[in-house]
Amino acid sequence: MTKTEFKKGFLWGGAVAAHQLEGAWQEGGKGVSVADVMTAGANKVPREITDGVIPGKNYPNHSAIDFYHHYKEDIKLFAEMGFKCFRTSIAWTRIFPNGDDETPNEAGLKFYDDLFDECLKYGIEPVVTLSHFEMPFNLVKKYNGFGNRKTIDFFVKFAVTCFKRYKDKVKYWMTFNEIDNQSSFNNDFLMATNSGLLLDKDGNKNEAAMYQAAHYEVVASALAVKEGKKINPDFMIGTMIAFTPIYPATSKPADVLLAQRMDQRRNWFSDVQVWGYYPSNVEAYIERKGYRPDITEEDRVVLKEGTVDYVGFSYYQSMAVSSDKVAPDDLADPEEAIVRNQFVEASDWDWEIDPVGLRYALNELTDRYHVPLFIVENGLGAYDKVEADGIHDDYRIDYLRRHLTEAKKAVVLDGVDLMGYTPWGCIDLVSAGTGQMSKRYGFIYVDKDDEGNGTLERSRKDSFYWYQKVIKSNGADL
Ligand code: BGP
Repeated sequence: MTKTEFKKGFLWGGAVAAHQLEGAWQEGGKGVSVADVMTAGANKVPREITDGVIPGKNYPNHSAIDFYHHYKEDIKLFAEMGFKCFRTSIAWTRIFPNGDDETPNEAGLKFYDDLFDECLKYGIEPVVTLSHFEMPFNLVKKYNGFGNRKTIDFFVKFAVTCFKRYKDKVKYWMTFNEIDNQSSFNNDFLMATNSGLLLDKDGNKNEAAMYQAAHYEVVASALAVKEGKKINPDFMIGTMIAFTPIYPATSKPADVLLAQRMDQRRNWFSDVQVWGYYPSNVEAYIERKGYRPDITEEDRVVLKEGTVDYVGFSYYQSMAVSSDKVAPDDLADPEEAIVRNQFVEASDWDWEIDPVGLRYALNELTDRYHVPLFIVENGLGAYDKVEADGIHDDYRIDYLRRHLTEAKKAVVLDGVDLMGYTPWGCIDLVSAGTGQMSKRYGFIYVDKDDEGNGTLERSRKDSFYWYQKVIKSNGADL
């Protein structure tokens, strides 16, 4: 029988992260997270990471879209669209406000009990990311985040607490959001959000520090997987990476080699998490550079024992690299080789739009890992205009339709095992990269601007009805 559509039980839904929509940053005993000390930036202006919360600064995550108090209304709208699942994160600081607390915070645990119950009421499966850019700021300050082996224990304790509490409500988990993003080790934002390393601390300003922190993170992830399976063997626990296909700018052999080298430098995190060991190219690279990360034999055993069940990934864009910028063996920072790809368009934020790259990604990840895949983020950040008769976001529909068309080809023509699709920011929320509200992804509009003004009223965009139809037809009607 020829397959014509997505599989039965396909997890259609949407994705968010606690810090980008919940607000209520000090309610219910919540502690300060690294996201809570990030100011609003702007297009191409990075967010500032302040040393604690400074009164008078604009910290958009503090109130966000106040999902903490609006979640019933919002989940009702997701149910109206036909969601089968809803991906969110558990804010680490609601459960362990300081990260190193003895006991968890009951009010925080209760909030997610209520939230998951509300989802399940409508038959919506919660899909949960444990750590989505929300490390307790106390762990960052006191322990240098994942720069310290102790943070492994803090994370595992948090994970186990969540697994035990929600074992009958949540089946799908991911340990760290976009764990591979820290390969951009000169980027303040990505280092702080991924591993809690602040680049203004001298010891953190280098690639060696990134490899060390990333190692502790993959160990923490593996330990969490191991413990999770003991708590509920039916759990599906995945990794989550920001997968970006790397294209050579031309067919010049040096460009092709550079693209491959760059892929190795960016995408090894999931190799370790799926295979249970480091790829030889990473071992060789670390050796050649003279880095001496603390990797014990015991760690290597843990990595083998705690491999993930699936690969969740975000897909927004592809990248082209040119050896005119840097020779393959001289590549110091993966960011430095990137050039503009003349064959694709770009968004208002200069993110290259490449639907075919999604089919490529699905095939590449399948060939590399032979595990089910889950597209847990995809979408177009755009400025929306509210008109008298609604929000006509045909550009968003067009983006999603083109990507889903390619995903469908990967499933139907190429045999990729795809579990589900949760477009990013299914309801408008604070952009992670810019801290702005005006970079919107949602099917549901939220009345709030970059200065924090607005009624918070929710309204359905045209894409809401389009996605409802897509889900209803299980992707047959795009
Ligand atoms: C991913 C993150 C999300 C998210 C998304 C869009 O990297 O996992 O948290 O926000 O990108 O990015 P931005 O919000 O910067 O547009």
